[in-house]
Amino acid sequence: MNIAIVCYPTFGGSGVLATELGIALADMGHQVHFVTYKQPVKLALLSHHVYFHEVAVPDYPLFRYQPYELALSSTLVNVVKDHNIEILHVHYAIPHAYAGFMAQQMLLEEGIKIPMVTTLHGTDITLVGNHPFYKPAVTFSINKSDAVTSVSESLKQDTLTHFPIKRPIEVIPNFIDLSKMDQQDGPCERGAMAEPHERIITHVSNLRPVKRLLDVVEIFDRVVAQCPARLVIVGDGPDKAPAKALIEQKGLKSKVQFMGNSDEVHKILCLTDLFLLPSQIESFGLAALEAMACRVPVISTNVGGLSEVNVHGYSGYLSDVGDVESMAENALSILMDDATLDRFKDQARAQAQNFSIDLVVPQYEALYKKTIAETELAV
Ligand code: GMT
Repeated sequence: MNIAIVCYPTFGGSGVLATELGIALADMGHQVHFVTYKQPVKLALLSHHVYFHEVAVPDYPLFRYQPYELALSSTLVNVVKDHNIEILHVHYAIPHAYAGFMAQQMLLEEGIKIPMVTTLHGTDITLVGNHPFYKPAVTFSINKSDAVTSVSESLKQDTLTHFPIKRPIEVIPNFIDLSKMDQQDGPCERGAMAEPHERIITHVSNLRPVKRLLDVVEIFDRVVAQCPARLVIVGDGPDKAPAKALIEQKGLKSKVQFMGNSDEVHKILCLTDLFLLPSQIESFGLAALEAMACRVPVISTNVGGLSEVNVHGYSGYLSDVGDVESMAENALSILMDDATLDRFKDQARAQAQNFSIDLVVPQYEALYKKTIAETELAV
């Protein structure tokens, strides 16, 4: 199949997932065309059957806001025509589903009927999409999609609760390539991050308020009082400064390392003992799945799709949002002795196997084929 994928090219989970999906589909022999404003961070263009088309939005003095949707839909029209694209797959509804629908309409004028699959990722529904500014356009573009998927059962229910959706929503969970996670250039260099007797605790996110980075610090503060440990924070975002201030105030500075945005998350996870994800909202928690794939148990909240990913008492533990006491207690119960930690590490990896790339990517492939066949029948 000739497939066009629209996504955010950044470190966010939806962009990472879309990129991994495109690479996997290309490995299966499909031609995959990424259409976005920058080469996706995890996309190596030297791989076979993968192409990148930049959406350029030239600046113009009249514009206060650059019309990205317009440029995206125009680029999509050209890519579809130039490369005989058979299906569009847009990740994150805003504004991709809307721009995709406009491209479909323009192509229809030229007699080209191209189906569109929209994948809902989370904040496009729960945080941003639900805002009255966007809601009518988000509802419209979901209803106009030829197929809609969500990354968890919880996100599907949230979508149906908050939006008048007339289309069926198929749950296709996020996935992980376990073999990629196993590829290391060498042994995990724990010594670079901690003393031999210290546990390594990691948090990876875009450090926005929804990730509750201050809770990460509060949990670590309680853990380190009873168990020698280091905290590694990967990512960048608005809560970095308040977290640094709290770390300073608690006298934890020498035990916490900020890594910024990193291309080597799996190398950091390789030497990690415990992952913290105390989010306010999380439709799935791809970061937790990545940790589990690297044999790292997860202490998380119980919101959204997290309970579909992290199994309480098995791959880690789940607590209510903001309950840092419970999260610290659970963390300590895993970290206090080697045998328990090893058991949780094995269980985390076993749970991650339920989201293996081999189980999930064929679901997207089957959905594309079905959607293309239905579109052809409708012509
Ligand atoms: O909001 C984010 O954390 C970024 C966002 C994205 O689109 O990159 O993440 C959402 O999609 C991820 C991939 O499907 C999910 O794993 C995250 O749980 C989800 N984030 C939220 O729901 C907050």
